[in-house]
Amino acid sequence: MIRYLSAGESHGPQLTVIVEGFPSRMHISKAEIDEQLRRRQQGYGRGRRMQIETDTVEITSGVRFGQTMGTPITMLVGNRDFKNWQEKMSVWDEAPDNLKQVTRPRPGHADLAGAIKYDHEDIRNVLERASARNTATMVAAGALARQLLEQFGIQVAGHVVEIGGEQVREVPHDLTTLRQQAEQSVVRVADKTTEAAMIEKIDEAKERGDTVGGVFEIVIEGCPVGLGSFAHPDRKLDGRLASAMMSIQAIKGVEIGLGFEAARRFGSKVHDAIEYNGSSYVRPSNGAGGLEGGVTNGQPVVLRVAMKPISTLYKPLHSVDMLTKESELAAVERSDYCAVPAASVVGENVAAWVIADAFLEKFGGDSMEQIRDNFHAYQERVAKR
Ligand code: EPS
Repeated sequence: MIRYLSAGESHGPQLTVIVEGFPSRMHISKAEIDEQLRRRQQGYGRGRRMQIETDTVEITSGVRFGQTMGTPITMLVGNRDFKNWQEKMSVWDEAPDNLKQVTRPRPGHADLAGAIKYDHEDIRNVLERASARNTATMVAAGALARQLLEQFGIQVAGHVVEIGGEQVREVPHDLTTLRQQAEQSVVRVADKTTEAAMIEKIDEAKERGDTVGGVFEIVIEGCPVGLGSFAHPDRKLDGRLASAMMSIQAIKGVEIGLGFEAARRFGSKVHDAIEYNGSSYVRPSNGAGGLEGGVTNGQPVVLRVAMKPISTLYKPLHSVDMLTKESELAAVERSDYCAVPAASVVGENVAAWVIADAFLEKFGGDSMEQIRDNFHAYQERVAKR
């Protein structure tokens, strides 16, 4: 239904996103896209690069007088750091004589497999695109999706629930409060009592020349019943959400609802009973995380996503120089110590993209008016069930 293509190296001139399939006559707020990009840049544990960049989008196609035209939307995000990399990342000139190639792959990064796969001597040709800098394009695309969803009352929130083994104890159930509290925290945690311990873990990682990972949770409220489908594996919304989350840099696991905990309990302690309140079906619990059979059931969609520690270590692990085959320490690139808070913002926007895709699949029309008609007609049918 909707698709996007992104391009750009971490230290190249810019990142580019082309989004295709959005309806016409949708009001677009550049300020809201920029706000998502700004949020992604925050978080305790980031490295010095974020002091160089101030990400904003320039929209160069698909939007006229603040409204979509139904044509491909191009968004550009510049890399301010490019001015320091012009020679090393030049598109046309010869490689400078003093170019230092990266030849010692970092364990955990795409370096080794990427260099072998693409026959590169200089690992920079791999790491520039494998870099989490590209998550800015995921956020830009997702921020458009989010604006579409908000017009239909669908809200997305994300918050950090664990860093380096330090877990939140209690978080608010109300989405607005959850959001506000996470927004106020430098580690995007909605439980103030665990913030200090998480910060301490990040400080410890920094002192040791190490890195630390964690877990974030995404909650999507207001999804109508029936997004996704049980009818064919590739239409299952849980699979599509998990696939999109696993495609974010450094993500190693995704749980939906109770997730792995469901495997430890009896069925009666996992599934959510069905009740009727006189006008609609209600569920006293949400172990399913809003998805049954790959279809939204009207409950909040809840995902938990695990991020590994970033693979660039200032105190590097052993590696091998790919030119000499000698045992060496892995290369050190400037990097972050912990990017879990930033990843939670990426996760929100990536989830918004997947939900918007499923939403347009169900209610799709070429213009916003057509989508609204389809959505309201469906709501009337649902009310009769
Ligand atoms: C990254 C390394 C660091 C991070 C970068 C991801 O970049 P640099 O090497 O320029 O210091 O800051 O993240 C971003 C640039 C960003 O926008 O999130 C990596 O190797 O993945």
